[in-house]
Amino acid sequence: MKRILIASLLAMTGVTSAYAGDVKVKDAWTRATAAGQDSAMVQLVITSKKAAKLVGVACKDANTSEIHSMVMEGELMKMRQVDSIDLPAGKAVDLGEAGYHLMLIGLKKPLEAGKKTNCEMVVRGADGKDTKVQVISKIKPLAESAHHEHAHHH
Ligand SMILES: [Cu+2]
Repeated sequence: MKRILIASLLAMTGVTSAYAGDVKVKDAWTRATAAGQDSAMVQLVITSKKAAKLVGVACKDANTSEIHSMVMEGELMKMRQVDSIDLPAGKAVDLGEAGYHLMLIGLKKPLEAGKKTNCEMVVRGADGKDTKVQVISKIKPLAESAHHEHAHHH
């Protein structure tokens, strides 16, 4: 009985790390949280050798992690959860420039400048296979990143 349960759990997740080398992540960063802040955004650049989609994220320091888009509606910056982000073959996708970020919601502890925070993304290939991709984000001081953020909205 136990054996069957384990087998079906593996089948359900359908995750393989066989193609992990095909997906590269760089420049992952977030910023230190201010007192009382319980969410944070992660930015990164992701390149997939083959056409794929970013379909999920789970971050160690957050209760919930989502993929968000960020758009200006008039004067307001609005964030929405999206199901996936397209990753064209061989193209470096800068989430920030493309108007996306990873959202950490319900932080388990404050994010401290100089430390790192870990997430795991799920990238789905055109063949429907999922690959887990580790993301280690630098935590930048608050002041440094304020400037960055504005650059994304013009
Ligand atoms: Cu968000």
